[in-house]
Amino acid sequence: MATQLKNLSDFSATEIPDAAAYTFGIVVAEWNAEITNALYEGAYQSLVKNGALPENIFSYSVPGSFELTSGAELLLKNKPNLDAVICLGCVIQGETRHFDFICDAVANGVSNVAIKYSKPVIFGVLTTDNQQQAIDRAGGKHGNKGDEAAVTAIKMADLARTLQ
Ligand code: DLZ
Repeated sequence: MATQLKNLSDFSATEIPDAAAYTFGIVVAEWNAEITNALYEGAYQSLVKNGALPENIFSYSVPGSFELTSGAELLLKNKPNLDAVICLGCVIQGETRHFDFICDAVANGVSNVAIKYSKPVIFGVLTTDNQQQAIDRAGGKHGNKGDEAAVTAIKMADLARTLQ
């Protein structure tokens, strides 16, 4: 259970709660599939390592990161028992302005879905200048941001349950 902070000194990086009681959705984009598959592996393994039951993890793919918003929306609409949804994608800067439009749309979209359903919807989207930066963050030298997204989902699911 999340702890209410009463004094400044109460704050410290919190432990990861046990995820056994929570149900998760994962939406993963197919664009840059080598990267997003690694993010997905990282997120899934992290949920299970922290106690989530495989039968309580519902994973779906969508074509690109732009579709993560509607994927998360469809999941929360059709599976109201989910405690949190993790959105995973990778947008790599190209020669056109596609990058900016997709990044803006998915960041705003994910926030809006979270607010609409009053549920944690986690932004696990890499927005990088090049492929190497993405590799570095999908199990490379900067860790796996899918793993971090899963830990965020567990902490937020726990907070939501505590405040119910
Ligand atoms: C079209 C497009 C481009 C150019 N780049 C990416 C990308 O780097 N990462 C990603 O996840 N998706 C990309 N897409 C696809 C869009 O997200 C979306 O699927 C299409 O615009 C259709 O709505």
